[in-house]
Amino acid sequence: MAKEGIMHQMAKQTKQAVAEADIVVFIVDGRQGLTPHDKTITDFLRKSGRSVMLVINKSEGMKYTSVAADFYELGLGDPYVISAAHGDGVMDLVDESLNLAFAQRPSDTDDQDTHHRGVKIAIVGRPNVGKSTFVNTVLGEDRVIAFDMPGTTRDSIEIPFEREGRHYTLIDTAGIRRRGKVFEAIEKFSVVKTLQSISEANVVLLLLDAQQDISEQDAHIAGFVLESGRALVVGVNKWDGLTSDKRDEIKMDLERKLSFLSFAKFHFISALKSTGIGPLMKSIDAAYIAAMADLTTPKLTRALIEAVEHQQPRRKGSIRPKLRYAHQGGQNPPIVIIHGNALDSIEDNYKRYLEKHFRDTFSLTGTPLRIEFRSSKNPFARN
Ligand SMILES: Nc1nc2c(ncn2[C@@H]2O[C@H](COP(=O)(O)OP(=O)(O)OP(=O)(O)O)[C@@H](O)[C@H]2O)c(=O)[nH]1
Ligand SMILES: [Mg+2]
Repeated sequence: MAKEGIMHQMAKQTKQAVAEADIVVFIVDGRQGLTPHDKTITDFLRKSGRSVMLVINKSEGMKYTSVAADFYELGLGDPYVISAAHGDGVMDLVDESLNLAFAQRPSDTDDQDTHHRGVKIAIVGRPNVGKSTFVNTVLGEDRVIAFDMPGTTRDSIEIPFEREGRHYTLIDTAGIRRRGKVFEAIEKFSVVKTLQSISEANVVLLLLDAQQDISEQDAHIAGFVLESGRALVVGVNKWDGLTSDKRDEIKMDLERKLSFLSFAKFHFISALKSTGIGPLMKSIDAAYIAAMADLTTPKLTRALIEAVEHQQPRRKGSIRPKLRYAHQGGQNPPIVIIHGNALDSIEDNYKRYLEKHFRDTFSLTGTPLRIEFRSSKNPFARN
């Protein structure tokens, strides 16, 4: 087995997956027949003490007895014969493996809950910025593959964990490349999975690479996050080994290129050297709390009245919009719904003014905030 490099890392991950599994589905190639490699893997699986289901794939159009005969030698019992490409036998296999897994578990009552508990954090960014390294550093073990090659992570992986008594689920995702460059089907799949992870998360951690230029692509990904409405923390990674001039330059660059993320906290970290992680996790907690804030109608209305007293919306012709009261329409992101009359004539900069006022009043750092207007249907309101 390879001693270093990505093959070695993959083998390590496989061993770990086996160690953590309830059932191992061991797939062999029915066209190729039994190979020495299959025997080596069987020895390894036997030592692991896991329940193993032997599955012979690529067996479309073949007789059970003739395909299976070869593999009895492995001593893993009756093999399941399937064709993954054609779908033959696959659903039965899944059912069977689940039955076996549940039969083995004495109590799995709140397993589902445990799995979904806590703050869901999606770690996103360009390929190779250090997302998987970050996950491993936070967990304190090599749980996912980190490697100096863009495109190492191909699919989102969710890992529940606990830190200082709090529950989280970290979601390592595939790096997102420039849109025009996503040609291969597998890359499209990866991007779709990453976008899905963003929408399922509570907080997104956007990682940037301080040892590369802040690019359009970073801004593009940030745009996705903003659209999704999820809370956001930015980690400027690979902060190790940079001169102070270079650091100043990057900070200026960030202000110029990512000014639209001013609602979020920025942290300068090294996932590799494990610096800056604690404060960043605190900002994630804070962003989550802000995103889930309960804003009562009296408090929101008071803040609204304050804002209007300080600065009125502009008239449009003879009409002046009238803002009456506000209530909360949602969380993660917080949505403030403002009721009144002629609210469609409110200008964008007044909307931004209101947003800032609510943000300051309720300390909503780290989360987007949405404001919606509902005008009363009263036909006399405009007179
Ligand atoms: N100097 C330095 N290198 C880092 C740091 N974090 C990660 N790296 C290196 O960057 C390379 C890529 O790391 P990964 O964690 O695999 O990056 P990724 O974002 O998961 O990449 P994809 O899965 O391809 O999207 C590896 O060689 C890491 O060792 C850091 O803080 N400092
Ligand atoms: Mg990765």
